[in-house]
Amino acid sequence: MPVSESQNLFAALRAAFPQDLDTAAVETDGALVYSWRDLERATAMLANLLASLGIPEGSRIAVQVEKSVEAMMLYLATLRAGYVFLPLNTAYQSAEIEYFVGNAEPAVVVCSAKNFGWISKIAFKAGTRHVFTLNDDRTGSLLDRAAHFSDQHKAVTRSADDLAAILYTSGTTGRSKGAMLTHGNLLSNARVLKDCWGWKRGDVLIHALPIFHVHGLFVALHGALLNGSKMIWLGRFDPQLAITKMAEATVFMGVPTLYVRMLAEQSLRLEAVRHMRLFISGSAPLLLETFNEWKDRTGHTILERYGMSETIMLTSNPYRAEDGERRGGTVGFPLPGVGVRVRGDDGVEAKPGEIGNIEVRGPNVFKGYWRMPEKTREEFTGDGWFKTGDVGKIDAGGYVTIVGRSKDLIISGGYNVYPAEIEGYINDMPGVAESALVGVPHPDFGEVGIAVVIAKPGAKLDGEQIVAQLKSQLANFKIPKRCFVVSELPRNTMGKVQKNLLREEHKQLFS
Ligand code: MLC
Ligand code: AMP
Repeated sequence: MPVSESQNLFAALRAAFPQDLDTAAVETDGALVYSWRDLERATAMLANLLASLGIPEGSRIAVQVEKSVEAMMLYLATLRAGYVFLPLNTAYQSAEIEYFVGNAEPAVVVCSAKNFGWISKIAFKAGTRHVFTLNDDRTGSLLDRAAHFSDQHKAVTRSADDLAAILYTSGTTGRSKGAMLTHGNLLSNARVLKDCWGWKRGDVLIHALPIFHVHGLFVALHGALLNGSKMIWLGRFDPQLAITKMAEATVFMGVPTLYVRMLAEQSLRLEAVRHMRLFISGSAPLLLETFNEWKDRTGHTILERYGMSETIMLTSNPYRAEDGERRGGTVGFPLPGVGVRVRGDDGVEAKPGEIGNIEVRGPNVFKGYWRMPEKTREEFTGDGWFKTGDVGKIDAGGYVTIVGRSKDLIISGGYNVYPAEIEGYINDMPGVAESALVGVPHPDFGEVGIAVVIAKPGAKLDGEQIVAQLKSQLANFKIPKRCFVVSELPRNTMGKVQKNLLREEHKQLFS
């Protein structure tokens, strides 16, 4: 099959590069400018390096590095060479990395030089033969090695069904599951979003999110690349800098916390956003308060959309006024080609406005969980719809609203925290009889986890010590912001902990 017929996502993104490859593709907050030719050449060199390793088709390339343009190029090179990209949050610590690497068995692991000691040990133990380093200052063995390779590379032919990436998402019970996304999933979704959000010539994206989750890696990056649009690249989110850069940009994407933080800046005024075309929010619920305040301060109506790792984007508020208003508190309409339905626990489809479980299908829905056929089966209905674990409703006009989650999950600043995982760590501590982690409202992160713990008879526990111990074991965003030691947990008649009562009791904690 010639490359033009290939469904390789990289080839499709490459085809959208502007004619003049010497124009700027990425400008960083460190004043570096990368041209489209730089992206073309560097991804070729990296793809040639990967291909030279003699690793089998379908090999996973696991990457835990700080955000950098080179890290983005490594993602593109992995697609180009036909391998499977496995991004890992930089906050993950050794037990978390050990699990992901053990489960995914990557052929290549790329990490920051500062972590090489412990990560290479984990990788070699899991059978990985190649461990490279990549730092956010353009150094590391990966780039040193790639420098010896040709800057010409023909993208490997891939079919729509071939794997492009695995994204780990934690489960409500048991271990994390690797959601397998194909070239077809990613490309079809990117094309739909390009049209829905009216990407046009001259658009410039402020890329402010991490590149190890769906939002920053796929939605933002593919959006800009598929439109041949320049990106203003922020290594880490700085609200003041983001506002300053709006004078040169047109599109911004963020989780609600980013909007809350920008609203706290005096400089966020009408003049600051005059050049902007579109503000998009997602990954967590955008409070109506934030939506309204943003409109008052900037004159812009944030477009909220909804998605997840297993499905990429599912719904979006309308971009064009003729398609309807952008309604705060809702996540808009199903994207073209995406089926969204709401059903009760009894499987009966909900009437307009009735609350139930959200189920979805479409070309964007993932292929299944990596090496977990049982779990995959459990998460799909008999007639092939994916159970999102979100609870919501669709009104008579077709707007989807998320009202809660049937999965026990906390979304904190756009990161997912699974209570079962944290409770497991707390319960393993000496003297702990039982624990419960619940999410409570937080002005900055939207929601944060707090722990409520019961000691074993005779044991003395200290909440601060529990938190300190968790800090040495888990990614920082998973750490409960408070830990209370109590004598009993509220239970229902079946003996199940009533987390809703704990949430109610502590809901004012951070107000
Ligand atoms: C940081 N901290 C958090 C946190 N981020 N706590 C809870 N939740 C979070 N999200 C804590 C750290 O543990 C630390 O605590 C302190 O805050 C400072 O850490 P930091 O790393 O300096 O924080 P900061 O840089 O300010 O990060 C905040 C943030 C970041 C909002 C910029 O969390 C972020 O980039 N969030 C975006 C996540 C994202 O991209 N989600 C998309 C998922 S895709 P201490 O105690 O150690 O000081 C998805 C699908 C979809 O959901 O629909 O898009
Ligand atoms: P993840 O598994 O990290 O991809 O997170 C996906 C989850 O984020 C979804 O199942 C939703 O619960 C939540 N989510 C994403 N976008 C929104 C949104 N706009 N509003 C509410 N929840 C959202």
